[in-house]
Amino acid sequence: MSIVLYWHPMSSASPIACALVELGVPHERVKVDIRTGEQRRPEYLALNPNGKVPTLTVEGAPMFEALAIHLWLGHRFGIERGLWPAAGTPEALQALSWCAWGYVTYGALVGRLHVATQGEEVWRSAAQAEATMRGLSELLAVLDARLAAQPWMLGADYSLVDLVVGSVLGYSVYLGAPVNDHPHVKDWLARVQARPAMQIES
Ligand SMILES: N[C@@H](CCC(=O)N[C@@H](CS)C(=O)NCC(=O)O)C(=O)O
Repeated sequence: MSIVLYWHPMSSASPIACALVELGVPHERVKVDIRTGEQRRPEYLALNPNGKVPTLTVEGAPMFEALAIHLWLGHRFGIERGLWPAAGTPEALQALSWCAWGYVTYGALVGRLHVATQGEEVWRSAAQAEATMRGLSELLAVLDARLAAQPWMLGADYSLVDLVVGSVLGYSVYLGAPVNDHPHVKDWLARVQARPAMQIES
């Protein structure tokens, strides 16, 4: 199967690069230099009309949005490699829920924190950042309770869900989210980030 990841270092494409390595999926990586505007070239927009990375092509057919790509990789390769739960199991339902929680629920607040702390001057706001930190803290408490009861997101074993949720949390640490105030999350994130697949240049 021919799989190509269109990618830029230290971007939303980085967790996909790590997931492909974690799953051991043979693929080609094509760098799209988003600093020089390569993402707005017509040939790239034909693959991803949003002009963003990541894009993944499968036998030439494109897909975009990191969450969608993670979920596809989980189903297509994760089940057979023991890194994604089999369809029809309670864990499969939890896998979808927690990946959406990471990218959508937690991710929305991360986006708000990014704008309030690193965005254009007109959008920066200490009050917004503080309110967002409180929201993140509430979500982190929910995750901490789960990880107090089990070592990994789905239970006893590491899965792609750990990589997916851990990627969003890792970026939030960089923005100053209070992850380290939640000891089980802190310990789990360190274990996720220590995986060999997370050490690649991504
Ligand atoms: N929701 C999108 C976000 C993608 C995104 O924002 N990518 C950024 C890099 S982190 C990008 O390509 N930016 C280039 C631009 O906006 O021109 C996803 O998850 O794939």
